[in-house]
Amino acid sequence: MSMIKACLFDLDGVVVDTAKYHYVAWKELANELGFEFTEEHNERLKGVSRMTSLDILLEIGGVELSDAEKEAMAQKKNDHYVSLISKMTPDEILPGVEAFFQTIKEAGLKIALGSASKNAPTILKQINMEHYFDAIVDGNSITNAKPDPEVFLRGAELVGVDPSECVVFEDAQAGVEAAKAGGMFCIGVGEESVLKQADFVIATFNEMSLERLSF
Ligand code: B16
Ligand code: MG
Repeated sequence: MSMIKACLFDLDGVVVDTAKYHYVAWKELANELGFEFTEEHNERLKGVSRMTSLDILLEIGGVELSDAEKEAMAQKKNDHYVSLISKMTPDEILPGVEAFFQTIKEAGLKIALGSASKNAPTILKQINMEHYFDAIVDGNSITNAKPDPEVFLRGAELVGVDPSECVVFEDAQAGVEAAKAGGMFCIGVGEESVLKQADFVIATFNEMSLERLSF
């Protein structure tokens, strides 16, 4: 019998692939600043907060900016990014995700979001998945970024479930670390070679079932 009473989901890379839109927007900014930004570079931004992402990008380009200029650049990138995600549709929900949400909902498990993104509400609205969530914790409501466990601990608290009875789904190494630091089970979504600290790793939610939540 599973002890799991709540599932906490990261957003980008788990429920949808918004990394491709972040990439387009960051790349345009880099090009304006006069340097190239590749998909390989973009990997370093996954799961990382907006301002830390900008710092990494500027380090790649060897560009130094004042705090005010950085604010302006982050705003510009975000305006572009928001225009891109505002066109998202439910077709972009990753394989097997919605079926798994229905399964756990029917089984009476609580569902929470634990994302670094300040745009999480817009994305959930676009893909029409807000109604599944009992709690939403995102970049607007946390002070400590992953790998700090705050985002997941807050989610567990909001749904009234002990961390030891929660499972976190994460695609980024920092997110897996956050889940483990919070004393939760963690299922990695992606590659085993990258998500070494996860309890186990799935490639897609087509591999998930209620049975696999029995630890
Ligand atoms: P925003 P997640 C993260 O989402 C993304 O993976 C990361 O690339 C992004 O920089 C971060 O959100 C902040 O996003 O600029 O929209 O606030 O994986 O934690 O769901
Ligand atoms: Mg992610």
